[in-house]
Amino acid sequence: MQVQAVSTTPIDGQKPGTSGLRKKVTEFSTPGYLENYVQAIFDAWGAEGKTLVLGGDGRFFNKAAMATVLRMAAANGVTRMIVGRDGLLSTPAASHLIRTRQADGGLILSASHNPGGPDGDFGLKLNVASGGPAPEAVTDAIFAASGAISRYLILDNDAPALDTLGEAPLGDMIIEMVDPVSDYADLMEQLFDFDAIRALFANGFTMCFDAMHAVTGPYAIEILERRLGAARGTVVNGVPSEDFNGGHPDPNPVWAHVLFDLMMGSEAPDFGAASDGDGDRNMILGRGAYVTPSDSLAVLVANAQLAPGYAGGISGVARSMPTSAAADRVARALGIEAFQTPTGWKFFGNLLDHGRITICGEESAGTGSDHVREKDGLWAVLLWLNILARRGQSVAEIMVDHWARFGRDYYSRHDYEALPKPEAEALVADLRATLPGLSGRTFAGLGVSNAEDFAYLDPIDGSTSARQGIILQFTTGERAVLRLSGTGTEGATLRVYLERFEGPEGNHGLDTQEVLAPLARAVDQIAGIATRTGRTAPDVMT
Ligand code: VG1
Ligand code: CO
Repeated sequence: MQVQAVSTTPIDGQKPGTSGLRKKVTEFSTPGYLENYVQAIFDAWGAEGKTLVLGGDGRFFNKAAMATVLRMAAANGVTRMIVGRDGLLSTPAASHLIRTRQADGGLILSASHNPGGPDGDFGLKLNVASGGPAPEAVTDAIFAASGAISRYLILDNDAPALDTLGEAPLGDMIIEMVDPVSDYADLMEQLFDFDAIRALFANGFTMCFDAMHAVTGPYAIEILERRLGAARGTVVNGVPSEDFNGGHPDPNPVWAHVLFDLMMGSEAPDFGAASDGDGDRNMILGRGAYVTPSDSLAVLVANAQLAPGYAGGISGVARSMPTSAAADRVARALGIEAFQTPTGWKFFGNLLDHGRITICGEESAGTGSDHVREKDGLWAVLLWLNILARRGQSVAEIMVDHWARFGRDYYSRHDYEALPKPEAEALVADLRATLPGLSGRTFAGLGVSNAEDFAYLDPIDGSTSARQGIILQFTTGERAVLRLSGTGTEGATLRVYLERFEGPEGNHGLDTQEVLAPLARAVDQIAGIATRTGRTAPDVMT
C-alpha cells in the first residue's frame, strides 16, 4: 500500500463562479483529467482528517470515477468516506447525509439533467459542511489550483467493490457503505403528513411518477409505493440506467413528454410528477394541467403550513431572478420576506442558514426548503401530495383558486441551444452595451420602462455578484430576462425568460405562448436574436 505522486498538467477546468465541473465523458475520462480536478479540490479545500460523503446519479463513468476518487481521498488523508451503496446518492440525499452525519462535505458525481453514456456528460461537484454547494470563494480557489497543479496523489491499490453495506478500510481511510435511501425517506416522513397521503392513495387516488431511468427511482419506489401505499407501477422508469436509457433526464414538457402526454390525455391519473438525473429537479402535473415551476413554488409557499414540517409557518421565500414573481405575491399576502437571488442554488445557502427563508425555488424545476441545502425533487412532489390530500382538490382546481386569489404570471423560458460561443457572447455583450439607452423606447409595440444587468448583494455576508442576467421591464408590466447558461457542455445556450402578469380578475385560461408572443417579438427586436443567430424559433420552450 503506497501513495504515489503522479505528475500531471493543468486542465481547462471549472470556470470561476460555477459550482462544479461538467464536461463530456470523453474529456473527463482522459488520463489525469478527473485526477487533476479531484486533487485541485483537495489542495484548495483540504482533505486531511476529513469525513466526506460520496455518491452519484449512477451515470456512465460513475463507478470508475468513484474508484479513483476513493484512492485519491485515501492518499490525501481523508479519514472516513461515507458512500451510497453502488455509488448511488441523489443530490438531496447526499446533502442530507452530509448534514446528519456532520461530515465536512461531500463529492457528488453527476451532470444533473444532462444526457449520460459514453458520448454524454459527466460532472463532479463539491458540497460543504452545510450540505450545500461550495461557495464561490471555494470554487474559485479550486479553479486556481486546477490550473497550477503539477502532481496528484493516489493510492496504488484498488478500491473495494461498492455493493456491501458496512465498513471497509482503504489504506488509512475507512469506507462506510450506507443505504442511499433510508435516511432520506425517514426525513420525508418527518416533514409530511404520511397518514393523510396514505389515506389519499387508499381511497383510489392515482399517480404516475416518471423517474426517467435516473437516480430517484429507488427513492420514489420506497417512499411512494412502499411507505405510502401507492399502487405498484406508480413509479415508471424506476431503475437507474447508465445512459438514462438513451434519454435526457430533464423533467419538463419537452424531455418528459411521455408523461406530459399521458397527463393531457383521457387516461390520465390524478397526479403526475417527474425528477431529473440526480433527483433535485421536479415537474408537477395534474390531469390536464401543467404547473410551471414558478407557479409551483408559489403554491407550495401558500400552502406549506398544511404539512407538519412547516405547520409553524415559513419565515421567508427566495426565488432566482429569472423565476416569475408569483411567489413574491404570496409572500406579500403572508407578510413574509421575499428575496431575488442569481441563478444557482448556492445563492440560497446564506438565507437558509440564517433562517431568513424556509422555502426557495428556481424556474428551472428546482424547489426546496431548509431541510437540506440542495433543491429536492421528491420533496416538492411529496409537499404537493400533502397539499392535495389535505385540500381534497385536484391540481387544476388548486391552480384556478390560486390564480383567482393572487393573479397569474404567464411564464415561459425559451432556450436557443448550441450557439457558437463567440456569437452568443457578442450578442449579450452588445445588448449590455445598449441597456442605458433602452428606457423610454418602444419595440414591437411594447415600451421599455427599465433595462438593467442584475447584480446581487448578499444580505448576509455582503458579497456581490454582478452581471447575473439582463432584465428588461416594460411599461405594461411584462418582464424579460436574458442570460447565457452556465451548465451546458456544447457551445453556448441563450436563455430568454418571458413573463406577463394577469391580475386576479383577469383571464387565466389563455394559451401561454400566445400571451407571451408580443413580448417575445419585442425581445427579438431589442437583442436581434433571429438576425444574429439565424434562429427563428427557440430549440426548447418550457
Ligand atoms: C441551470 C438552471 C439553473 C440551475 C442549474 C443547475 O443553469 O437554469 O436554474 O440552478 O441549471 O441545476 P444554467 O446556467 O444552465 O441556466 V441542476 O439540476 O444541474 O443542479
Ligand atoms: Co439536477
